[in-house]
Amino acid sequence: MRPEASFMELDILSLRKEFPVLDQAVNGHPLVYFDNAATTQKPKSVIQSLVDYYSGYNANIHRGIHTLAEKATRAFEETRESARQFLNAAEREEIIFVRGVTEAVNLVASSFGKMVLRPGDEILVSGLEHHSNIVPWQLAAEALGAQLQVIPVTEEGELDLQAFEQRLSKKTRLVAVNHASNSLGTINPVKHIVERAHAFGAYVLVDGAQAAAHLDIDVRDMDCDFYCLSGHKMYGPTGVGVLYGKRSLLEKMPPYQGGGEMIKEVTFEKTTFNDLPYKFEAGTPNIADVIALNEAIRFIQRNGKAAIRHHENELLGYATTRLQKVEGVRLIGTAREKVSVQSFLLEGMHPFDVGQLLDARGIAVRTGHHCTQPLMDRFGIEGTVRASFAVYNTRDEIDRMIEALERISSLRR
Ligand code: C6P
Repeated sequence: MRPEASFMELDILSLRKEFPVLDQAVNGHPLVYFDNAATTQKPKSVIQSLVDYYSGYNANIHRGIHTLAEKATRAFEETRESARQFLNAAEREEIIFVRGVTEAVNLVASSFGKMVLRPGDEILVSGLEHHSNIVPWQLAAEALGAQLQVIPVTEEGELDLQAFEQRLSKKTRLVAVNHASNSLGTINPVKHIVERAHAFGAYVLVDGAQAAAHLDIDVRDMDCDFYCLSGHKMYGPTGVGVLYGKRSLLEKMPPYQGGGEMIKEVTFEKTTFNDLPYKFEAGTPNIADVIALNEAIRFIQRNGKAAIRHHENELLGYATTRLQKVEGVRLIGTAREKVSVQSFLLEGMHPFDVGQLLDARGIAVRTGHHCTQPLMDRFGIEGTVRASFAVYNTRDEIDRMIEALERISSLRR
């Protein structure tokens, strides 16, 4: 485990200046962006990195020997090393670039699934999962004759760990859980989950989509078999993400996609596959966005996860306390350990209407099921209003949301 970093409080007002998109009016009001769990805004350094690549050294990588190709290859591979450090993976060969968490889970479900799943095996997912950590497993289960089992969720929005224990058996081949829930913010005890799953001989994939921008991640300490993240939820571009996998497993897994880059030699009779990580990176990758992801990692590291988390925790605590006092508000998701996400309902109003009325005042939240329909079913609701905070958000912005919600609440019959 890496030591808890000491930190300086961040100067949020000057940090906000790094995000050009924040400086605008929406529907006649200064923008309040509280949809960070869907995607965060991007700092200038990330945007500039895309401009620099396309205007300075756009070239395909790993192929050319010319100067631009070498420069692009170097920058691309530097992100791999940064991502390795970010996750504390042991080796750069364990870092696979993908489009995002969705592709990462599909890759593992398809390739690793084929390798380990046998009829009668069980895949254990949690009731807190995003559809992208459910559906690929359902597809794999259906194709390979395995069964899906579910870890139930408590009223507070935590995983029921006793039930988890009861569902583990020698049939459990794989456990797939998120590090943090996108709908409720719950932080899951992933290290404990990995330890218990391994005790039964099961492998574990952790979906880190909602953790990467907020929590320290140490895949070696966690001992998970796979970990995935999406760049766009951690101040980076869309269309790029990382799959970490233990080398010993990745080496044995069959390729996910065939094409250029992932091969050593091709004849019509037989193809031999490239070494890690390229075996899983068929075709020309998303070069520009991988390079820009490095700037997103640098942004997080420059500010420090400890300082980011401290600020976001303050915002979450403040928002929760104030929300509870708005007449008609019901909080959904009150776990003890959370990232900066708060879902709620306003009694008698559809979440969509609340979202639209907030938008009319320049406040961006997400409404709906957040791609977690089974979780919404668990609470007997169709969806929620979700406010999710990032490092650039402020108490003043929360005050504006509360003021708007009080006004909306007073409109109810
Ligand atoms: N959640 C949200 O508003 P992609 O789309 O592949 O980058 O990430 C999918 C995904 C997987 N797991 C979790 C926990 C997620 O939160 C997400 C994306 C967004 O909550 C868009 S639905």
